[in-house]
Amino acid sequence: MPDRSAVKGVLRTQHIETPSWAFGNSGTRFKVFAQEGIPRDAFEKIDDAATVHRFTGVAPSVAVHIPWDAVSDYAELAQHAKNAGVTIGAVNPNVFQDDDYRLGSLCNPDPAVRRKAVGHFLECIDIMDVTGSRDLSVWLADGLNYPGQDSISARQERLEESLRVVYDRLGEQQRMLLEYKFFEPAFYATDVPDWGTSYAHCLELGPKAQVLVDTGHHAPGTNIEFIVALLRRKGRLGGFHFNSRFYADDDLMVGAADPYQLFRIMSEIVFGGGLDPNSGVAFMLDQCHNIEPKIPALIRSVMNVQEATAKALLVDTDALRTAQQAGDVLDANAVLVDAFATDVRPLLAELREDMGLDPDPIAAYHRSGHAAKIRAERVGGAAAGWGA
Ligand code: PSV
Ligand code: MN
Ligand code: MN
Repeated sequence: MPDRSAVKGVLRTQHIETPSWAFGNSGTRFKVFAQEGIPRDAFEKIDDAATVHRFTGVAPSVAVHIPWDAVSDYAELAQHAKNAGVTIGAVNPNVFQDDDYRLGSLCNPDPAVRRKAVGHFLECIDIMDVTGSRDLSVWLADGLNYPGQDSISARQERLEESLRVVYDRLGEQQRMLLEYKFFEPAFYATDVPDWGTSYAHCLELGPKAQVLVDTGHHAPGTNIEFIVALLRRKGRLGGFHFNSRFYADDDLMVGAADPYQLFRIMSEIVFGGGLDPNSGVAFMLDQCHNIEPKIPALIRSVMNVQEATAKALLVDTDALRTAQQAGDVLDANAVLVDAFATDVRPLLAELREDMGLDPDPIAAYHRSGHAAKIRAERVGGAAAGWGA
């Protein structure tokens, strides 16, 4: 059985990045429900990310989305983050909310639009230089609504050319994480719909291009842990956007819909050495909290990832290997199920106490009075960027 203190040691080093956009008001195309105490700008979003880190101890960075988090001075934003106890993580360019992008961004048939989109990516790399961010998270809304609307292969060629320009601008320590999504907003064909397309582009580009797996971006029944194991083996798993889905890109709290799936994903990460801080696997949340309060939802989400990770670390790999080699299907499966069925909450409470934190971060947050404080201080919070 894995050693308890070794498991705690690994859990201490796992970092889970929060997304700035999860702190803003969000909703569906039907309604954005405004909440009180919502951050009014990028600085206050960073403050909220720092609050999540203060209560969990394992969320020391926050991803930004440009231009949702645009500021006049990124050095100031980075310094603000540092003062608050966090760093700025992945930079997410936005090439999906401008009229020019009606027919796509990097794949658009119009070279002028492609140049504009590439220019935005390059600006984002300039921002990374200033903030010290390692990862450029690339998600494209590019695609087709109707067969025949454009040439699928010409669009792949444009994509390849555009990504090449962006890739070549990356610094030594910087990476491009290429996210895929099987549908939406395009309904017939998406230009980066799956891990295979992303992987093919990453291989073409070079080692600094890695695949980003957003858990919400798969068709029902997709075996995500298989994709994770494969990409990890090939050294191309750049990281995750964690969230939960019931139907489509629901962006619900990670681990809420299917904690067993999250455990299976984290098990493949553990088996593949992906928890090693040098593995390059980034654990990021990408969620929208439409009806629940943002900060407690993010604290809960961080805890859900930790719980799945703790269970994955508790898998008795010796017993698993023995059962696998003996061809004992039931025993092998039971080893995994036993780890999943373990209540890891006492272990995590102990870990938090070791780290000088409250063992129950949600209760501690509620007791802290922080929610009332931001409700009183902040009036007119910003929308997350979606459907506002
Ligand atoms: C798209 O659905 C996505 O998952 C991409 O990561 C975007 O950058 C993010 O959502 C924005 O919310
Ligand atoms: Mn995502
Ligand atoms: Mn998404």
